[in-house]
Amino acid sequence: SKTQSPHVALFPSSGMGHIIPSVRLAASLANKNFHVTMITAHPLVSKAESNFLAHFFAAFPQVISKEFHLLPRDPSTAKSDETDPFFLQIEAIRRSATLLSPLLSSLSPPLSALISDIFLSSTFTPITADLHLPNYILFPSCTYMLCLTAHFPSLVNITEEINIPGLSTMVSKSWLPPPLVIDATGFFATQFVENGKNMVQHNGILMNTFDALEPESLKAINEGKVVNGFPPVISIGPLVPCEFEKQQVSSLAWLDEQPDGSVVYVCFGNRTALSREQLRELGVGLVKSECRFLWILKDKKVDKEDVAEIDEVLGKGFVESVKDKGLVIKSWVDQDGVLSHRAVGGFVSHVGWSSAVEAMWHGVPILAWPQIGDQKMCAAVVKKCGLGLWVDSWDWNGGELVKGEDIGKAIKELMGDENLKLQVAHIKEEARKAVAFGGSSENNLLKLRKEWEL
Ligand code: BUP
Repeated sequence: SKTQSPHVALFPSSGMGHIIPSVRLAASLANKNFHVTMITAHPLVSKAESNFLAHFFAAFPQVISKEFHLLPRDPSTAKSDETDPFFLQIEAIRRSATLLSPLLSSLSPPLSALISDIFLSSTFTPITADLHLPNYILFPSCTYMLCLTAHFPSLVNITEEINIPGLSTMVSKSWLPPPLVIDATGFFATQFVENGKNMVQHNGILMNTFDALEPESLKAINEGKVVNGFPPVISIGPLVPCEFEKQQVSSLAWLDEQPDGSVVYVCFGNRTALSREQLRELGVGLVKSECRFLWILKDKKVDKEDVAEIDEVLGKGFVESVKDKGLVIKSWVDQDGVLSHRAVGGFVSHVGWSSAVEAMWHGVPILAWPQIGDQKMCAAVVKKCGLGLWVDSWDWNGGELVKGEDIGKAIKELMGDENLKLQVAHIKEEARKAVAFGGSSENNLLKLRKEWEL
């Protein structure tokens, strides 16, 4: 019989670090003539999420959009300790999971696979098993973090150094997502363990990485050294930014005026706000670095609530005093546009994995300043692969203040490190090879297509 294009549904959880890779994968599958359905939980948490998705659906009318309407919380039974709005959204998806089965069965042509999120793993596998539907995870972090997630449930207690079978780099206790250490019975930790155990129930784990970047972790997990019988881990990255993400914004016009490689770009992602005290130290650091800078300022976790004026956040006079050297903005930027700009020579980043991969794609060295979650694991990878620097004594968000003086020194080092520039240029080349014709990631996607066509 004539083979039909596979139909794949994607269902990411909340946060731009989850939605963006999922959308980029959806776009790439749609461009390869797959039938694609994108399921999103409503109401969404942030403005950035709604804007991004609206632009995506406008640019890809062939992608079917399905809104998954969350059931209201029942205050009489709700007993969560969780307050983070992005995690509360995951809890809401979990509580509404019974709505998923009818939605998935109603899609036409029938689905070949569901690609969901690690945070939804244990919620969705019983549903896909019932429907006999192949179920994949798009894991939005590095393979090193995947190995930790897979190994963690088997740990009896957390030691100062954790040895993941098959890997040569020990995981320091201080690199673990803090809620795992602080509260082993809380929402985050219990979900982390449950989802980690449940990963073996999937047909495969898709990674926004490429073989040349994390060879050791990919080999160890795919040879069953980390967890016996683990599903195939399939590198399909870098998931490349799409045309529709491009913005014409004033920040880019400002960059046009700056010399080549002179600007350090500072951004900690869409859901991490530094304390005001830490933000002001960062301001001091940027001045001390003597570099030009483009700083995306975030004062609140959720963008809708981030209404304070820049002067109120950084202190009156700061912006005026740096106006010849720096631009501070308090809105979403087209990060790909910034990182691809010839004026940008370095990136001070929280090293959310998408940001790290985007920096590789454009060959921009990173000063890793992990803030929350998996970010120290990503920082370890960034440092190991030669993409950037990491001062691993700097504390998590909310911990000990990092002083302006130290920040200034680290940025100076980043912008002056010639060796780093060479290494990063090499990683960029490898990243581009991986997704080009005949590249490892491109071949992996073609193989998946064959499986899904059967
Ligand atoms: Br802020 C910001 N423009 O202004 P990560 C972010 N991004 O394009 P994490 C912009 O958001 P979260 C902005 O390019 C990346 O693709 C950025 O994902 C984009 O961070 C994404 O780096 C952020 O994986 O997500 O911490 O996982 O942003 O939700 O904190």
